Amino acid sequence: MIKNFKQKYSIFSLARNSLSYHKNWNKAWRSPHPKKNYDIIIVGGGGHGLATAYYLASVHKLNNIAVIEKGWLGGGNTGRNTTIIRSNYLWDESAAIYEHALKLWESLSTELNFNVMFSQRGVLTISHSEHELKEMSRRVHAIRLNGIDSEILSPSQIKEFIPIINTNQNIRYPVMGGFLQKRGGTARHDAVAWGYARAADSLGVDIIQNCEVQGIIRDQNKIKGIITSKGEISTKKLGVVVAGHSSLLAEMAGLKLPIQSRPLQALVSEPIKPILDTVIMSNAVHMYISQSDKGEMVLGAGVDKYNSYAQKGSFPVPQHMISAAVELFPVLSRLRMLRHWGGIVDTCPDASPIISKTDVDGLYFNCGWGTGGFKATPGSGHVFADLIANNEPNKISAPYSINRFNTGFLIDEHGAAGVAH
Ligand code: FAD
Ligand code: PYC
Repeated sequence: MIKNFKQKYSIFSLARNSLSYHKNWNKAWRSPHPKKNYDIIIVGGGGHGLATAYYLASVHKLNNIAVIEKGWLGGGNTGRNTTIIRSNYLWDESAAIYEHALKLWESLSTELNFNVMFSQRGVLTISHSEHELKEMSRRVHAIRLNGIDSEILSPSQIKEFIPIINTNQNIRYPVMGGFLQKRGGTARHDAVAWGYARAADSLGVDIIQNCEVQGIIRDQNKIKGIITSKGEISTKKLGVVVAGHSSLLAEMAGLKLPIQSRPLQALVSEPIKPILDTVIMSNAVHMYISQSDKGEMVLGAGVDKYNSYAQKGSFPVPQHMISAAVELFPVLSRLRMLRHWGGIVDTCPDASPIISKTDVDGLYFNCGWGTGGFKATPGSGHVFADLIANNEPNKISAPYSINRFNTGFLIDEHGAAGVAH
């Protein structure tokens, strides 16, 4: 009865709102003016920052939290990435965090009551040389020892799985095998930002867009607050999650991070009928491809090899990637590309992230996810919230302390990054 009433009500509400041009449509989140003080401020309204705020409120029951975003939600790398999700990394520390994230992805739409369109369509990484294949099989054993699904496919199994791939061995990049994580896949990136934003807002988090952090105020060795384009705000705990801009924010606090910022490019084609129901990555040629639910082919390339804060890259990078893609998938040869863009990725020397306290009391950084942080969004937010709430890392985040660059306990994931750094 109630269900019927609700259904009826929502049908009428849809009609009413469409006729009034959505004038009275409920906003998914509020747009409050910043208060003078918050217990916790998160800088960065990408997926990681919004997830952090959500878990601070939902898991740790904390309130008086703000997320400060200089542009619009998801306008950074969250809305610019190619949405590949997987947990098939080499080292135990990586397996722990990426698998933690993957498990959270598996129930995220229910948790947020928002369809993030998580699709476990599988991620296949292909090899083009004997050496790569051997390295892959070592990797698959390590991944499986961590209880994560992974399997090697032969060229004929790959052809059966992906009929449009060219497995002719006389081409420049012959397909010699590959490894598949069936539980990997994709999600709708904007929906992830929106879902976390709506859920965080409903728990009282203030989400403040178009508000740039321009300075960080310290009192000796303690955080006091921030200077923003909307005025000064005080806080004792500041979590910085700004992806491509981490070094700039660190500089505002008088810190230096071991990070390089480089452009990473991607392209999307006109929509076509379904031809590809999995994700394919080639680390050797820096080409990866999937098909969105709208039908667009989503393609990405390797990083541009220079540092830059421009959200665009150079032409030779996608040109090289497209020539490999057309050789591997001849069916794409007459496909028209619709959009092309770049994001800035912050990369650490070991291609693993930093989730850490700093030498300044109350200042925390979550950064350095490089080309691969989208997949980690729920897990990253979850453990970063834990770190901020308890002022101590948990078992999963502890290895990602910034201190590892002093102790030498690096987590070298260049081989798993999927994209050359
Ligand atoms: P962002 O979404 O960038 O959020 C940071 C926010 O901080 C931004 O919105 C920015 O505006 C804000 N900000 C910056 N400075 C300030 C300031 N001074 N004041 C206030 N706000 C500020 N990862 C994968 O796992 N799979 C992929 O397939 C994949 N593909 C990628 C493809 C491309 C082309 C790119 C660029 C990246 C890709 N990544 C991928 C990486 C992934 O996008 C990022 O690691 C991840 O999205 C980072 O999320 P975030 O929330 O930390 O950053
Ligand atoms: O991390 O899997 C990844 C990835 C693929 C493309 C860009 N990043």
